[in-house]
Amino acid sequence: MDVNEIKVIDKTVKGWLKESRDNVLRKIDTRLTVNTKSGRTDLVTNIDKQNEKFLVSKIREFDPASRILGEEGSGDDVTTTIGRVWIIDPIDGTMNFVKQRNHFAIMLALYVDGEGVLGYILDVTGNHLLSGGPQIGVFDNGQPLTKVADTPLREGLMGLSGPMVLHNDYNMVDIANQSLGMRVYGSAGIDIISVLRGELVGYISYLKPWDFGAGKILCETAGMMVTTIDGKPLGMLSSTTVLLATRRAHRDILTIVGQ
Ligand code: 2AM
Ligand code: CA
Ligand code: CA
Ligand code: CA
Repeated sequence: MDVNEIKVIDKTVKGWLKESRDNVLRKIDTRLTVNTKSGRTDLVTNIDKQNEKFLVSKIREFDPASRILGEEGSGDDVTTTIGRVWIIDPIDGTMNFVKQRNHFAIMLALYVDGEGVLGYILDVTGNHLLSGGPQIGVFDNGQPLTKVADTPLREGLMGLSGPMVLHNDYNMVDIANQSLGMRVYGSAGIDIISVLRGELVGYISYLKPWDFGAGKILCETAGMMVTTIDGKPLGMLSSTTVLLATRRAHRDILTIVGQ
């Protein structure tokens, strides 16, 4: 795909996200319909479903030949990475959305033949959009992202998954102790925005493709490392524990994990 084509797609997607944000904000103070999925902490609301349907309809109209991988099931049954695949997380941080009406994100990514082309993470209430990809660079509300310093673990804050710390998975307690402090934000999107802006040196969580699809593109483009917790490449269609960090913090963490 050439750069001009990517720029046209980028402009179009930004329009969808603006509309999508307006739709969510319009309903933010309404009574939500909340259902559980795999357990009491795994939630979905009517807004998650509506927003996914909205984004699916925009993609279908704009790019009917593509396939869509959406968390709430309005997309397609995507089993291969061939061709254009759009990945949607309509509300990332649904628990935050339900309990705080704050600290949640809308995420969208475009992959072509398994390669990341464009990624978007929108902090809805903060009105912060991180966007871009390898051909155009990363933008923070439309401005080129400031280059993030290659900070080691011991000089930075580390974003972690609450349940993984509680179970001390992969020596998570040692990782937290060697950093300047851990933060548990409860939204992969909000954590990844913080890494991109240099507020966290890294983030670790067990994630699904819609949780890391956009973040992988943006962080790699910004010069950061995105791998499994064992330091291996991420598969675009599988769930895994993701380690996303500056180069130095990534190396520090793999040593603690024992890789
Ligand atoms: P979600 O809100 O889109 O489900 C913290 O919960 C982070 O982990 C959120 O980004 C959340 O995304 C993600 N997550 C992935 N799987 C989850 C699960 N089974 N239960 C709760 N959160 C999950
Ligand atoms: Ca979910
Ligand atoms: Ca998510
Ligand atoms: Ca979600």
